[in-house]
Amino acid sequence: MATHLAASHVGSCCAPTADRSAPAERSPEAVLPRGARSTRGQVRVPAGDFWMGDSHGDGYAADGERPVHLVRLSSYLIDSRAVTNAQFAAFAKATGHVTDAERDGVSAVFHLAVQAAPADVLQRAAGVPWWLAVRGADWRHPAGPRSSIADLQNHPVVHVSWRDAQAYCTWAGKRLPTEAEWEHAARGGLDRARYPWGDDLMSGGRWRCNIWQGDFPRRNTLDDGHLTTAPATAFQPNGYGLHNTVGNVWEWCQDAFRPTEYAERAGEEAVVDPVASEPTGTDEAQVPRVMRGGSYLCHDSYCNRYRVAARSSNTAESSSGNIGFRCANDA
Ligand SMILES: [Ca+2]
Ligand SMILES: [Ca+2]
Ligand SMILES: [Cu+2]
Repeated sequence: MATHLAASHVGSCCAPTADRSAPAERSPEAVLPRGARSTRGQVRVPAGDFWMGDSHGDGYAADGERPVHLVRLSSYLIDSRAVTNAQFAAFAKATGHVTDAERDGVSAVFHLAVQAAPADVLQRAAGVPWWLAVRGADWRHPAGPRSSIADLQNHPVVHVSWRDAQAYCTWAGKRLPTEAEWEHAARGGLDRARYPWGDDLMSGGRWRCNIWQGDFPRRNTLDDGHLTTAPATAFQPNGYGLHNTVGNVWEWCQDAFRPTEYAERAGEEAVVDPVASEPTGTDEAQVPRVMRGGSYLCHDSYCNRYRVAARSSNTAESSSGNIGFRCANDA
């Protein structure tokens, strides 16, 4: 059990990076036949231009949310909600897919959520001590071996790596959204807004998303009703019909992550259907992949990455109790 966890981003509640000891022997694309194209549960996002990035100066410079730049996207389809435990269970049953967390036998669980024998709590993550490496934590046991998904069928699946998400997409006849597609869809047609519903975090004293309230990381007042995941369709959808783009769980995107990505796009013209170039010479398991949207752990005092422009990343083999995904498709 040599998995080591470390902070993925400085000053981050986001999610720890796993350094997995298990060899990356798996090639999902080689094993899984591609499923017939499916658009079930997807909404169409119209072609158009949008301003991508942080127009408010709220972000961390190191994340590369700026410069704001004009992006032109073709029409595409995207899931209205994150992939749920019920959906992932159907995939696992049909394919026998074993996730990175299951193979390694360890994944990261938020300390207040752990349901495991003390002997199964292996270590605290370096720099982010609220993340615990828990033996037996995986998508079927999101809080550890003493937990289950029996009552979480409509919650987003978690403890899935980018590689697991790719395998699911292959089977489902879908694909991951590009980072630009994710942000455009999450904006729901609003121009340069901070959140999918506008610029103000709350409206009428009500929470619009599942993040952290209280004293991070020790005391959560549960003002929004959820310590960890909420059902994938909790909270009102945005203008395109997408639920929980910000908050709830981080969502994997297709792109490799580079903080300089936007700076390199800067220019006079709109950037058309951008996707980051694939790095060369890096073990595929170690390639940093974009995650968007923030999770139930994000909090204004510590990590405000629940904004629609916020960017984060983790390596393709990493998993934790607050990372999931939704799928997209060409129109
Ligand atoms: Ca919450
Ligand atoms: Ca989300
Ligand atoms: Cu965060």
